[in-house]
Amino acid sequence: MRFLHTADLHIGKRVNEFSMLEDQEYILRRILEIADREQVDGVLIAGDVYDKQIPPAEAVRLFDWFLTKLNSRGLPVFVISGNHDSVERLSFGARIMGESGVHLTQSYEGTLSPVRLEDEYGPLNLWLLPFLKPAMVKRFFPEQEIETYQDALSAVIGGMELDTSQRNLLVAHQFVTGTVLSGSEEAAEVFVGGVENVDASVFEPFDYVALGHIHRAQAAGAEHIRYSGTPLKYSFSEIGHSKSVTIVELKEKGELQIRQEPLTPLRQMRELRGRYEDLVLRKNYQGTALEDYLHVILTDENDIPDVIGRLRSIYPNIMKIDYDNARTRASQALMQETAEKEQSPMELLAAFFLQQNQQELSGAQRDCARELMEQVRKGEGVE
Ligand SMILES: [Mn+2]
Repeated sequence: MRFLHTADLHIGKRVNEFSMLEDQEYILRRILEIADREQVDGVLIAGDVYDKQIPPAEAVRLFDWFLTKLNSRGLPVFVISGNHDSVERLSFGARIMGESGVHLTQSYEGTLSPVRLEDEYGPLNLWLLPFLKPAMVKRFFPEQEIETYQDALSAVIGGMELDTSQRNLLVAHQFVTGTVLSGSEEAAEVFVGGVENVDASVFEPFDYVALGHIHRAQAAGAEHIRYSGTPLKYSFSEIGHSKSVTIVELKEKGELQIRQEPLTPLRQMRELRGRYEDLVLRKNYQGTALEDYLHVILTDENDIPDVIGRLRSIYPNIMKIDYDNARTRASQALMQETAEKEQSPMELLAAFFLQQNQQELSGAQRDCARELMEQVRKGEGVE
């Protein structure tokens, strides 16, 4: 059985104030073409369908269109919620739609049952796991200690009635330890959080795990545990990525074929670097992809008035402008120096206080702060 695996559509997302809706519709059309060409038996969407819990109307309309297109081809779709989605809203009508082959995850209520599929190699159990946090899982496992994401996932997967003599495919939206972050804002959040990690070993019993959450396509700990990545670039930190969907074929138990099919967007996201007078020279820009989403880095020494307005008359989709010159390099060096200088909590507080109040901490304030810090350090409660 052959599946197309994608994730993190983030429909309705705005990037640097630009709506991505037209780009998203374009890329969903490319995905439909790939589904047709590859003659897949189903489509897996591993969470973050929308960018927001309450998505804008036009985002809902676009996803409705996509589901309808897949359904009209007789293609079953398997959709789970990500951390950006509201599982309740996404699963509206799930039981009714499931009968038409649109399988939407529902919020976790202590048990899971798979969608049972069948091909010439026998049964294939397809499990849909909504994005899970420890707090969503805890009450169903009163005997177990569930503090971390790892605990939560282990409990939930441990509680599934898996027949490992059959083929099992899981769709999930979690952060697996050891994956390469994209550097996008979302990934940065994940990184700072740290506690969200789950070890790939919890997914061991499955023949394939279709993951969402990390925007860069990659295997996570084992070849059969994979992130498809986003179909589009959503941050300048992703300009080096190439985007794709993953095609996975499960034959006999243990026999797996995985491939990535590249996706080309309507507009690329790229950096453009140079002096203003060169960037506005017709012979330099003529015939280039002027509609691309650009991060322009100007190397001029002096600021150019209304530069974004002037450049946008040639490059309409400039998202961001920065200068790289002697001045910006000097201020960057200074910032780095400050960041590198190690400061004590008292020094940090004094600097913050000065910044907020335009006056230095008094002796009495210092004493009070010192005492509080000492209490905190000793682990005494502060009231
Ligand atoms: Mn996510």
